[in-house]
Amino acid sequence: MASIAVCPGSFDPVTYGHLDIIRRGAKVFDRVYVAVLNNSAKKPLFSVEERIELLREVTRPFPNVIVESFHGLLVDYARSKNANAILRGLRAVSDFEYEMQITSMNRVLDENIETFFMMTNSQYAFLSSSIVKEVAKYNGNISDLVPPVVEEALRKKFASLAS
Ligand code: COD
Repeated sequence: MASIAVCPGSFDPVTYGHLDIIRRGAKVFDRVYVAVLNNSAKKPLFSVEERIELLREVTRPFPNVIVESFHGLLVDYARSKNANAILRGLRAVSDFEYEMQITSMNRVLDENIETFFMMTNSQYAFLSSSIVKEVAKYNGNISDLVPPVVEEALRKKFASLAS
C-alpha cells in the first residue's frame, strides 16, 4: 500500500520552514498532498489561488508533491485522497498545545489517519508566515526566510496595498 500524506496549512505565504517539512516529507512518503485551507472566515494576505501558485512553484523539484486546496474537515479531504497520514511541523513548545488539540480532534474524527510530526530545522525554529509578513511590510530583509518568488510576491502585494 502506498504511503500517502496530507500536509495541511494556511501557507500565507509559504516559507522556508514549510518547504523544509514538505521536502523531508516527500522523502519519507510515496506522495504528499500539500493542502491549502480555503477558509472564507479568515482574511489572508494572499488568495488561495495565489498561495497555491507559489507553493506549486517552490515544490516543482519534488515530483511526488501535489498542491491543492481544501475546505471543510481535513480528515474528509485526507480520506478523499486515500491518505493514511497527516504531516505537521513542530517548532517550539508553543506549537505543542495547538497541535495536540487538532491531532486529538482528528483522531476522534478518523482513527485510521495518523498524524506525524517533524521537528523544525533549528535555523527555521522562529520562522512563521506572520513574522515574514510583518518584516516584509516594513521592507525588512526576508531573503533568508522565503524563496525568491515569494519575496517578490510579497513586495508586489504590499506595493499594491499601499497604492
Ligand atoms: N518549521 C517547521 N514547520 C513549520 C514552520 C517552521 N518554521 N512554520 C510552519 N510550520 C508547519 C506548521 O507547524 C504546520 O504543520 C504547517 O507547517 C503549516 O503551517 P500553517 O501555519 O500554514 O498551518 P495552520 O496551523 O494554519 O493549519 C491549520 C489547519 C489548516 C491544519 C487546520 O486549521 C485545519 O485542519 N482546518 C480544517 C478544519 C478541520 O479539519 N478542523 C478539525 C481539526 S481541529
